[in-house]
Amino acid sequence: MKTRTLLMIKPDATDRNLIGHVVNRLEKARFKIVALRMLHLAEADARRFYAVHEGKPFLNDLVAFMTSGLVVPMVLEKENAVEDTRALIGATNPEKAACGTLRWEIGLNIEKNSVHASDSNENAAVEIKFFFPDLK
Ligand code: FUP
Repeated sequence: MKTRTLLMIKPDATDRNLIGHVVNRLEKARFKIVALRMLHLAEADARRFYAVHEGKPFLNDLVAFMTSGLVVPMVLEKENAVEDTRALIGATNPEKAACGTLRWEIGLNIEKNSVHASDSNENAAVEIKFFFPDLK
């Protein structure tokens, strides 16, 4: 069965003109992009998006980074969309990400790691609603 997930290109990647590169890798991996936007996150929205990290020492820096430039959230559809997207992006820290993964390839460090992807079907549903409330 096809499922959906949310992937977001982060400001470090949009800033380095890597939107097309990420989209190309996703399309070549046979994900269908069913919705896509480009926007500048407001601080309150970035805090809401990362609410699960409330209280973590890195949250303020993460919010500052995520509001520092443009982000490109998109909804991807595929069999096993969540698992396959996580496999394609690699570990949170680019230094630990497997060879060939997106974060290994273009991530700068654990904060500026170029892409976000939902880590469960439950979170995917919440994150898709966050950016695309009207998507059917
Ligand atoms: P991931 O699901 O791989 O994006 O990783 P997490 O949910 O653990 O972390 C969410 C975001 O917090 C990461 F994309 C980057 C940031 N982060 C830091 O900046 N420092 C840390 O030590 C851990 C995470």
